[in-house]
Amino acid sequence: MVTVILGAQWGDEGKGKLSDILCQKAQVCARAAGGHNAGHSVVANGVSYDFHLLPSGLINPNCTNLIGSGVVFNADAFFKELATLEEKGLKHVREQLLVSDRAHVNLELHARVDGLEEAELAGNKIGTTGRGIGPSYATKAGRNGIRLHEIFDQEKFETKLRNLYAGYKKRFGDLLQYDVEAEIARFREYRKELGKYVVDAVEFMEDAQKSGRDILIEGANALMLDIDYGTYPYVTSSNTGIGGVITGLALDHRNLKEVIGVVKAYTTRVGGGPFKTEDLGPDGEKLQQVGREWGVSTGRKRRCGWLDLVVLKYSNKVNHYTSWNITKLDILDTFPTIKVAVAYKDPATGEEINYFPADLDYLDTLEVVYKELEGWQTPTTAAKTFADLPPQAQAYVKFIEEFTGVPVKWIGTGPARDDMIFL
Ligand code: 2SA
Ligand code: GDP
Ligand code: MG
Repeated sequence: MVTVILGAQWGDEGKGKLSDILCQKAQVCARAAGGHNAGHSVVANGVSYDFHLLPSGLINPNCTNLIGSGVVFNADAFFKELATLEEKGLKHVREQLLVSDRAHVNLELHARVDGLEEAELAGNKIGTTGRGIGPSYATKAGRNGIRLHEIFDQEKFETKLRNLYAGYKKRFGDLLQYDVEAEIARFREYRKELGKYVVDAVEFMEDAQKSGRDILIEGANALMLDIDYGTYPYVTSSNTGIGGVITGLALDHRNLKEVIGVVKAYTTRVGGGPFKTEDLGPDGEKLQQVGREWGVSTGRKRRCGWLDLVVLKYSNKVNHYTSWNITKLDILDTFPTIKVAVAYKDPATGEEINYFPADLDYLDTLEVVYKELEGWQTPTTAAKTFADLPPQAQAYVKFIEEFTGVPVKWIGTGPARDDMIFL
């Protein structure tokens, strides 16, 4: 059976922590989309691990980890991340990891182009991670990308890479500073090492499902960054929702058991784009500091604000969650009052807007309707059951549940594995 973990907001909800918990029982942990732009911090047995391209299931020595066909694969990040995990004491990671031969290769060339495309946007930057994620998916969609199985044919790989480079050179001229020979030389080394990881992931997933293995899918990024349903163009370039999971792993939809939406008890966003409940005052500053809201991959400060239930309802209409994992409830422990967005309002007509509009210019004109809830002003990290939570914290959780119509099954009250209430 398959359990899926998806980010319900703009990312960094704490998906990695839930993945780590659920992977302790899973036999397979897979990534379906995105690349080394993702950043999942996991605190297990007192050690803090950062995952970018690799799945968090690597912490469990009995779990096989798959980088699926929908992922864009950076070989340099792959080997560096493996080495870092080994240094932290995970000795068997190289035996626990497989990569789809259909995954597209993310190159240094893509990262350079990412930087140039951002520069062209001047004041309207997306605020990408600079990892070349957008250009990788663009070459994939443009049908001139390089798939992982192709790197094993050196001549073919070189020809395709040189063609890709020539195309970008035409567009950017001397602005494009990139050493194609160095990339070719790096791949001569990667080629020797990568062979043992690369598999036909369609066959692997078919076998895993047919033999009834417990499969966990670790979502990367989040629904509001989805290329189709996020705040376009301020999105990443993959399908980060349930659709991307099915496509990226050739999953049998009949095996889906749970689709868990991970929701931070407030909201954060890295990069540009709309964020209706962003708080630029002392409350936002406090959420950023207390919540330690810095990017795991780039170290960028995350923008912070209150929980937006219009976003959550919208996110659920796309991903159809079976339950929520509310995370970082403890970060709200010291707030006397907690605000939640329950609707938007069109000041031109006075109309209440209960959906998330596609048109960002229109969204920009809307006001936010907040409900204020009483804070609990008590530490929650020690709570082990729902009943242990202060009544105001219980009311906060219940409010989210009732408003969205999705049951809350997990509540995070601290970064460690044990700081999780299961309902
Ligand atoms: P990209 O690089 O093309 O995917 O960027 C496009 C937008 O997607 C956002 N994005 C992210 N948002 C939150 N967390 C991400 N992962 C890292 C983390 C981010 C970091 O876990 O902290 O370290 O900065 C992530 N990856 C992509 C990005 O900010 C753009 O808005
Ligand atoms: P992801 O991208 O969704 O996996 O999330 P990140 O790892 O980027 O960011 C979440 C951060 O919050 C990490 O540093 C986690 O260790 C931390 N975290 C997760 N759940 C909780 C929680 O319930 N409380 C606290 N205080 N921290 C948490
Ligand atoms: Mg993250």
